[in-house]
Amino acid sequence: MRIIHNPDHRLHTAQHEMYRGRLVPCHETPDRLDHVLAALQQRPVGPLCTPEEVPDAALAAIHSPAYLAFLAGAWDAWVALDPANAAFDILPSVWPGRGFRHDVVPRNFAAQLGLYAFDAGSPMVAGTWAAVRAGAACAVTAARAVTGGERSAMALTRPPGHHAGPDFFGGYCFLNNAALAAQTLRDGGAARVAVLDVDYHHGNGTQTIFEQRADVLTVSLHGDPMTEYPFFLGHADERGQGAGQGFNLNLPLPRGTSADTWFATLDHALQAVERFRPDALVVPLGVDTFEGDPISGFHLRSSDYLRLGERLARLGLPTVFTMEGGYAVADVGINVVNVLQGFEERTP
Ligand code: OKP
Ligand code: ZN
Repeated sequence: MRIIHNPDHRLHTAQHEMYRGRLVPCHETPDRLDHVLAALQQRPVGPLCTPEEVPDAALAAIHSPAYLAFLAGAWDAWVALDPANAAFDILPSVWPGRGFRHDVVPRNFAAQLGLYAFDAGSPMVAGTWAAVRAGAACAVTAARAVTGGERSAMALTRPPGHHAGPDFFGGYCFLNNAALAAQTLRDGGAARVAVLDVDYHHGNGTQTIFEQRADVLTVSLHGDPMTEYPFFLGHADERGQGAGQGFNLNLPLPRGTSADTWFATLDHALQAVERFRPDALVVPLGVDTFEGDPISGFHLRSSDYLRLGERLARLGLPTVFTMEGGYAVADVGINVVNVLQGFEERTP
């Protein structure tokens, strides 16, 4: 398996996220990726590469031009609001709730932030745009490798991507790496692409990006949004819209779900993928389903990730993994590399 890692991920190092009325240290930290790289040194599952140059235009296949321009200019606009802002992370504090207009982009940057953000837990810093652009390049490079004949590749990057939509950020995500990989596979000749999201949290951004399309099946296995983040999408009755009707599948599970129940539900997800007869697979891989994860509520153990990799490999599809969540930092490397090793061991 080819591993494309993001050499610029550390440029996105933020201080705080807003949580229950206070600013708390970020869960999504650079050492998450360092632990995966360290685990890969112990157990190399394939060549480690850096991303190819990807033009900003490639991002426009998934994200709106106005949103991309907003992200690119965010830091300068933040500091232009007040030079003292340079010492603080960018976080929104006002949103256009129900009754407000979403079709006018205010000139005020604090207002623009609220228009494009859906939470106050996803800080941006001076290096965020450079880091997430390089992360997107990892996703596109990984998908190109698979289009070029590699059986599998992983975009090993942070911050994650699956909560980011066509024109919104949140859940630590700014550019949707899994969607960029899926689109790159489509452009490379795969007529049908399945996305199987195994992160603890519903992949709302990916669902929204593809919900009107029949050429990309989105399947997500996640904590029930009635109690779990991102709360406002991810229910079982969301089956896709218009031409995409029937091409989204959500499998919500209660907080506290055991590994046995999780794997039984994964079997349903795998069957849905097989029925779709895709030409390629994208797996947004979060290991926040781990029993020790500080912000999640499933009970997978480290050995279960070997099993997960085996199950995914059994589909026999060209596969791109993207790195998503996992916040039990010291175990993130073991758990991610277990998935990749399980996948490799099942690959003929
Ligand atoms: C991103 B990914 C915890 C609040 C939860 C958002 C979680 C985003 C998860 N104090 N904040 O899907 O792993
Ligand atoms: Zn997650």
